[in-house]
Amino acid sequence: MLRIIILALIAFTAFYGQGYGQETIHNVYGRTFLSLNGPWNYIMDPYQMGYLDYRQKPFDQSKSGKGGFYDNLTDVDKSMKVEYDFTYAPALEVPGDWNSQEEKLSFYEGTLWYKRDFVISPKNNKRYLLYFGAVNYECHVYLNGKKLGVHKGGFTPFQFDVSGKLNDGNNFVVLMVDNTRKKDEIPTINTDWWNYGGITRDVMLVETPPVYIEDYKVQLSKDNKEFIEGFIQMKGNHKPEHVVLEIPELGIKSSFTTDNRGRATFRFRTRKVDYWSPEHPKLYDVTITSGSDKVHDKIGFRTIRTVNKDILLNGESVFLKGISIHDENPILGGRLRSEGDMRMMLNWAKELGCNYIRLAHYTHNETILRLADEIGLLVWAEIPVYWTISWTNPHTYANAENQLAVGIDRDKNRASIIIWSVGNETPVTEERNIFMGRLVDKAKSLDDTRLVAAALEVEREGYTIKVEDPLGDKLDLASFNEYGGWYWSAPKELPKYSFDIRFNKPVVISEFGAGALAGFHGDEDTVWSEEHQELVYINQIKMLEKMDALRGMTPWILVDFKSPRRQHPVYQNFWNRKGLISNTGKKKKAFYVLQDYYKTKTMGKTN
Ligand code: GCB
Repeated sequence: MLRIIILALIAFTAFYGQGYGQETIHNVYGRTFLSLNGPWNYIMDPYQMGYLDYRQKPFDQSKSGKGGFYDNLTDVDKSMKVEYDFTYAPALEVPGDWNSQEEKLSFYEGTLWYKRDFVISPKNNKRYLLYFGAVNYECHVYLNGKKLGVHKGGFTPFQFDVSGKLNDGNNFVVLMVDNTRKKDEIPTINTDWWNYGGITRDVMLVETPPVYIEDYKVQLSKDNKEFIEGFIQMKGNHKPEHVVLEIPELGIKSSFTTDNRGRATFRFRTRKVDYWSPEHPKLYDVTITSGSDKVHDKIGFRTIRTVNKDILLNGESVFLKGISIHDENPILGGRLRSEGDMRMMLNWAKELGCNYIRLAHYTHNETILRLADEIGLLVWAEIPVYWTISWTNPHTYANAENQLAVGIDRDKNRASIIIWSVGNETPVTEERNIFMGRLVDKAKSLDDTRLVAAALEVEREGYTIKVEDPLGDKLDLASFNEYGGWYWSAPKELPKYSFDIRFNKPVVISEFGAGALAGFHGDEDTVWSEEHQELVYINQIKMLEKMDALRGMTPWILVDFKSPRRQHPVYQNFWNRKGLISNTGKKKKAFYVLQDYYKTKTMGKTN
């Protein structure tokens, strides 16, 4: 039976995996583009009136293709009966989820249409790519009334080549977005975060030469820090192209010729590099040129590996002083929209004394990763393989693998990212082990220069906390969530516990924590009080410090975040209260416990 499942999975992804594969241009912010951010008109469409006829057949699959909202009819002749008009519909800001912008949309899960006009005079000798940073969850894209395609997955970028499809002058894009939760999707129906719908990240119309630099990777060699290696990938033809890589500060100006796949790979000796680290986030200006195309980037160079129970950053043992973060602005209660929002989060992490963050539980915005590079924060990046996924459904696997691959592809040049996580708290079964094991193999095959991890679960026997999930054998870290003092045991009991971990690997605690309503005080036994949360932190640290393999942690979580699962009318009101900072920006007592610990914690030269 198991063999059949494995074979089915392999056979399936061989062809279906292609369908999910989304090629996106690397470093979109380093290109020439027209921003399509700003107000987009919207229509809330719970019955999919704009997509399905009264027999539930999609208009866009009929012969004429007419009848859907994507036709964008407006101010029609008085004899025409048309039941929508974007021009007079209200607008939502893009980027931005719909839930936090309109009271009536705060709990909305369903279909919503967006429309935006733009003007362009497309040039004959250019290519145009319509790029979306992220749209949650399923999205049908139409340009000037014609369908470009469909994308699924709420946190990863995608694009369509629209060269030859643009009008000279007025154009319009229409999106049908559906954030309905479904069992077989990634994530599945049950999560502990708000299912923010809509166009949550930037939309851009990118202009490139017909033959352009699609992708590149520039980094230190995994085995030898004296070498820089990587590739440059051209798109647009398969003839040999001359490409030049420049890193002026290192005296590098190297030329290569691409092969018949449009690819040039390289490896060359470099003069001594000033290594990137949280204390010294050195970034080098990197320029890649080919023909009339030129791309600039800022790239840091560092190495990361584990040896037994140590994590070595640039060869020195490091302790990961971290905190978990959701992609959510606590003040507005919506997805992070601007660089300012993101800086606010990272500055709080810095104030806490962090050198590391866990960007839970899905691919975050490219901008926050660029900021982590600039500010100096190591990063654990993750995909939304969360809790009980449909382990045996090949579509589900293909979708998870695609989200992993697109995330790795987008962020492979970010020095800050040291860990790819393939999931969170997935329950051990044979099917799950196969699914998760394949994701680990995939991550390693796509990027063997970073660590691969997952947030595992623990078991308890008396006062022993056991970590023995077999997936751990394939991972680089012993990482797990444990909620001693909150979901089990009283906070004062914690010092009695000890760990039994079957892996000889660095232990990085991916979560612990407790809820507290900021400003609510009581004694240590009073659940929801700041004092109770404070004691959980004090005693968790005592308990964790007993492990000689402890190399880091990301307690749950930097700030309170919204979750439909959190219903207590007094203490929660749809907020998960495990933040060290409240949704109004107030620091709770436990914040200072962790800050003090991080101030004094040392290990290796990087501290
Ligand atoms: C967990 C999950 C996290 C939840 C947290 C909680 O273990 O990984 O997503 O929000 O617990 O608050 O229960």
